[in-house]
Amino acid sequence: MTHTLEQNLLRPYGLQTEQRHEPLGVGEHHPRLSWKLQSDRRGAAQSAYRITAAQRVADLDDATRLLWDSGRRESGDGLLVRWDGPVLQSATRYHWRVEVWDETGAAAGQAQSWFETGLLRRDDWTAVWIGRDPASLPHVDPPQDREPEEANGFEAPPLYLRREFELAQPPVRARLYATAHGIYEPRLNGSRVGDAELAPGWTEYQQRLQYQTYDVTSLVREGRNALGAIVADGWWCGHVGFDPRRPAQHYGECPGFLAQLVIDFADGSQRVVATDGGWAESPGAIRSADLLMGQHFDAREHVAGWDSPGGGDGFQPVAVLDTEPGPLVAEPDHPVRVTRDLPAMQVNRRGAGRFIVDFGQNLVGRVRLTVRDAAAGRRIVLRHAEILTDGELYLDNLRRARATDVYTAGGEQVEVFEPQFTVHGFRYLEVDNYPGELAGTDVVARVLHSDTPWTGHFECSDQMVNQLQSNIAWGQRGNFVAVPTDCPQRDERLGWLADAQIFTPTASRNADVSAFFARWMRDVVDGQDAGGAFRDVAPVVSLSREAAPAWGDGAVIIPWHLWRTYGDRRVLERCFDAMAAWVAHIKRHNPDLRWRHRTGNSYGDWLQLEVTTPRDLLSTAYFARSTQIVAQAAEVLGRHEQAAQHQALHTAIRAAFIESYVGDDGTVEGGTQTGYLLALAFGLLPQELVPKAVEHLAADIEKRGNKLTTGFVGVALLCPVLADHGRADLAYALLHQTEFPGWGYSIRHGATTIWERWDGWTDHSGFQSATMNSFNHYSLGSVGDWLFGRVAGIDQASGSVAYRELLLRPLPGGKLTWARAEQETVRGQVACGWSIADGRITVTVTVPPGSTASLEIPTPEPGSVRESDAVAADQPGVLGVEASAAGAILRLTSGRYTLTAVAPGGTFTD
Ligand code: RAM
Repeated sequence: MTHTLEQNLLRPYGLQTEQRHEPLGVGEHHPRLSWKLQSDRRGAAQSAYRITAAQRVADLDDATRLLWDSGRRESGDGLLVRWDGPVLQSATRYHWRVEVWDETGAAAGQAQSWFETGLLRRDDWTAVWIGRDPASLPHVDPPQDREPEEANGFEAPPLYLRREFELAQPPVRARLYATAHGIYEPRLNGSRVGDAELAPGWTEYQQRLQYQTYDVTSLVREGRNALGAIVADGWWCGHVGFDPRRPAQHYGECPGFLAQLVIDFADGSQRVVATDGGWAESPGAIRSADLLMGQHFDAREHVAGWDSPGGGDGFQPVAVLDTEPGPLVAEPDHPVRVTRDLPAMQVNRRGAGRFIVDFGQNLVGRVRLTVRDAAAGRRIVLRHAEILTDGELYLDNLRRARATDVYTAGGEQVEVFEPQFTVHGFRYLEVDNYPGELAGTDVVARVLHSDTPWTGHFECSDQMVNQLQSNIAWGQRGNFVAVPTDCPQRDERLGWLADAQIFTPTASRNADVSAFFARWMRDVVDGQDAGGAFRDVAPVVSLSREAAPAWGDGAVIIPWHLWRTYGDRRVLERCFDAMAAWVAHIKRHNPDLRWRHRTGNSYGDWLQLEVTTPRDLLSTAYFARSTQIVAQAAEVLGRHEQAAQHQALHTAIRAAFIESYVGDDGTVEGGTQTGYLLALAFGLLPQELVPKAVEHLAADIEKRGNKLTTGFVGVALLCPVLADHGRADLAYALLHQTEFPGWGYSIRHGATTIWERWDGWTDHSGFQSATMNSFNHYSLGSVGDWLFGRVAGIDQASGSVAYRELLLRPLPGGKLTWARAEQETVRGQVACGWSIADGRITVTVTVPPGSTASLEIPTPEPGSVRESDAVAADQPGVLGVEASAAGAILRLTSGRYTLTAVAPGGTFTD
């Protein structure tokens, strides 16, 4: 292998501030700086770094003008280094550079980046809330049989807001800081500002309302300008969740807007245009908009130029709302964005002017429709569904969500409709009353979700498994919309804690969800009551009871996972007291350490099949797990006393678990797969009973013909536990199962996303009850972590943080002849893949600089491991090769390796 000097050099890349690339509007006073490393040289590692920062790029080269110089710091990591420079100013851009030294102590590469602060201090805000006076609103009882756009019983269309201002000179810099009660689209001089969707997102609004920061320098100009916004109900006062009451109960009655445009000029002067009584409002062409119900645009009402200078006919003075600016915080994670468009795969005519469009993929977003030659006033109705029955939309599972958009044509030759204040879960679209023939090119599905950077890729030789990975990824896209939700099509879309904790390990393979979950954890913690109980969902709506076992525990499990995956210590610090209070709450009400009281809605192993896992067994297992994590987290944070207390509590809960639920023969009460999985995965069995319990578990699966019975809670543990206890054969049998129930069954029936229920639709009984039947749900997709972690083989050692010590364990098996995964971790690229051909296994791995790896190559002949025909042990970067029961274990430093060995026998079952 020959490499250029450049490739061999250790180089930082992928610089981030607060877990985002070059963020505008950072709200932290001590933001954390991160970088990844790359090099083609084996054994490359960082031994030290230096960060310098300045307000101008040029000043980074001038030592006398530096704002901050960390000096050379001996460290192998580039993970979340805290800003220790001077106190940060508001609305200021800071450039920073990192230089690194390699493992020999030689100066290596450098890279630079920037971040910009938001409005860091309360008195930076001069804007006041504006909107519509709630007293002026007509109050109507929710009607039963109205047209969709009137059906929310609150006939106030979205607010159109505007204000003009004059600038005597061109700006050198302009920033818009804005937020809403509701969801908003900012407008400036006739253009949309930014690309965020559904801003400001959904948080526990009474505690924290996020503002967004936009760079609008290129939109503001010398002379007259017009700033505007459209504000719709969104989560603030629209329909949220399954609560049938009119939404005002959740947050507020009316939408409102708060914004501040800050313009800097070359002469150093500044102009601020903020929301105040000088603004004007009017209803506009959007007659109604609701996240669940849909949006109606009446093009006849559209006033061209309303958001440009000189526009604004019919606008009235706005109401200044008597509202405190509220708990404003800078948006800390990636906004929702449209990330891709899907063309129509098929358009079927179903009658005069009526068409059904198939996009070929169950997705979340909206449609853009082009309409030609429609007479003014023609109402074109768009309805959305996940499934077709007899060629028509299956709408029953949407419950109260109407998911209906209406376009009333304005009479132009060509008109384009795209609703921006609603979101639907669908694969199929019905277009009714369309003029003429609907061409496939005139309709496109726009996919939107929280734009967490995609970091993972998994692929293998079996198309069904690849489809499974695709379904998991689409489930993640569709359900990560401002918060992690469950059912994007029906009237629910809540941030359920158990779903999230079960899926976080998979989610963090596919994407960088560090900022997304750290932000949502604040909502989770905000939802905790004084007694320490969380709620089942965050933000808290619709569900007031204390959280159930495995649901509330999400608040303990997720921060721990974020620490392990991303090295985010701050999220642990911020959540720790809440985590400990949750455990204390359970203990207080269950002094005998079996969690039987205060179990809220106690969902058990939700949506399990045919069996019932005893609820107190499941609860007590989770009590043990949460307590163990609190002990570990306390240790990480240096709270040794709390660590010891929780360790002792964990030991006692474990003993109680064994006494109450474990038989001397290794049986676990109830005898369900999930019961065994919890006991095995959470380490709750006496060591000598582990093999017996594995036998009981395996026997249950086998007696059912290699079928599972697990629900949300058990499913994530199924394949990992089997594989880790010598039954990879069974794990693969379940993975490949195409009979009911299993992942393959839904795929055989055309699923393009993960279903909420194994029996969402079956040959034998058709649709499950429409009262709860989502076809786009990520919980049962939690097997994705295992695809990356074992099938391809990317994992980390148990004590490792942020992939410092990799555990690479490819697991050939089932029908597979090859599999591979790549992951962009916080340290850099990690990859692991294997293939078997001609009696040899080939394993390719990438270990990022600074990491080491223990690579297990499954081979019956550990001595047969070679790299390019040379004995592996003699190769650079290979620290050692040992024989083990699993085959050969190689200790590797960073680098890319391709190794071969004699293949394990008996792999092929097909
Ligand atoms: C349903 C959904 C959700 C789950 C709750 C208990 O509403 O399936 O994901 O967490 O039930």
